[in-house]
Amino acid sequence: MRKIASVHARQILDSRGSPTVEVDLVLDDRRNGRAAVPSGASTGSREAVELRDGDEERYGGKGVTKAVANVNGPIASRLVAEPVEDQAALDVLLRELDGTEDKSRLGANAILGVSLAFARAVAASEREPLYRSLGGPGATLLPVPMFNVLNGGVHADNSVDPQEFMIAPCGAPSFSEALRMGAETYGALKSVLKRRGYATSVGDEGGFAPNVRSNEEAIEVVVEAISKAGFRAGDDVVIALDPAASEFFEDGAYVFKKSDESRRTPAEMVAFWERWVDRYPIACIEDGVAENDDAGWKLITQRLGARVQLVGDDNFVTDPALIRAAAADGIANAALVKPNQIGTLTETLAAIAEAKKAGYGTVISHRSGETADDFIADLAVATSAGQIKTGAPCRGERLAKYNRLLRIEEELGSRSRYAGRAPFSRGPTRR
Ligand code: 2PG
Ligand code: MG
Repeated sequence: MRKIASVHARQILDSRGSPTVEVDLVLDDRRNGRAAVPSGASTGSREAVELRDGDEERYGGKGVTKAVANVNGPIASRLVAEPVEDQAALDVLLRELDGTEDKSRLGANAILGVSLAFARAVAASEREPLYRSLGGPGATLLPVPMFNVLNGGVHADNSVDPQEFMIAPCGAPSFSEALRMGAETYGALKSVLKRRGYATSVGDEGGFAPNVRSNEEAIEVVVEAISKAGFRAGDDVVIALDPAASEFFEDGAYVFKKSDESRRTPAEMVAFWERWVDRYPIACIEDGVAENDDAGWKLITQRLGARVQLVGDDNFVTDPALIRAAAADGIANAALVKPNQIGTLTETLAAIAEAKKAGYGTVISHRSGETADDFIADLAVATSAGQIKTGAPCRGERLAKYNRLLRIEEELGSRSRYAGRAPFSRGPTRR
């Protein structure tokens, strides 16, 4: 049994300067845990509800003082009153206290902050690092990082439609070497862009946000940067895309509004990605079609599922039931995992377990609005997820996670393993 001595939330700011919830939770042995909640821009429609104040006079309506008050009021009074068995019991209690399916009464941001702060306090109480407290002694697998080196979509004010162009150094011998390869490729990309006369300012996730002439040019500069940095594209380093297609799906058609206004039917959209997979060293596509385009999802899985990892984000929203149903339907072959999409740690772990049961890959993910909180780094190791995406090797809130993984790798020493090519071993991506 764990007794909670106090729970206190406050409003802090995230990497976009928008308010978010931070929670401090203290156990009665005085061990404490702190957690801050991230926030998405390209959100799935079935995500748990982030409670915002809606007061246009303050932070343009984005304040979270109501969510903070829900932690400091009803949640705190309930939690200090009664001991809880463990994380699962705490999360059940939080869900019951909220009473809604989508956590809209107390706010998923309020609930998740408490859920994660409790996990940290328990780890402190056990005097274990978080990844081991959550994952046990077998938690030794370091994930392949997917660095979002070129930002588009709703994460950047540029001419690029696909939201994320990521590089995954799966051929590295270790996480720290993967980080070096990612950073060197990122540096090479900067010089490629400069030479072509483009700006090297960055988007929400730290990737460059150039006004390139076409979406093709965006992927071409990334491929060029990989070889310029001295790595073999498709072997040492593979490309992962998150087009976030729900953002440009309108009335049954995919419209590249930011570049050339071109329109595609779902079948044409799938054919478009297939051509890119034929032409470029792409090993992974997330949300290549929209969350509510079930037929498109089935088609892309049939056409590309044997060759590349297909990750469900907006359509899965880290919901174990949605992942189970999709697996039964032959949709995707991997799941993105964002704790704030579902709202508790227990349900996040259940989503990961559900994906693994279906033989799906798992990618632990940040949100485009982040804080310096590095919980997801430990979560990736705790669950042997094998993959993490948390932005470019740039911007403090992104590096917080990558640097935490460096420390975990160092701490594990010779026991640490690197996930390497295994997550991308679906088919020939070598060029
Ligand atoms: C995504 C995420 C994170 P957002 O679509 O995968 O990269 O973006 O947090 O804006 O939903
Ligand atoms: Mg996504």
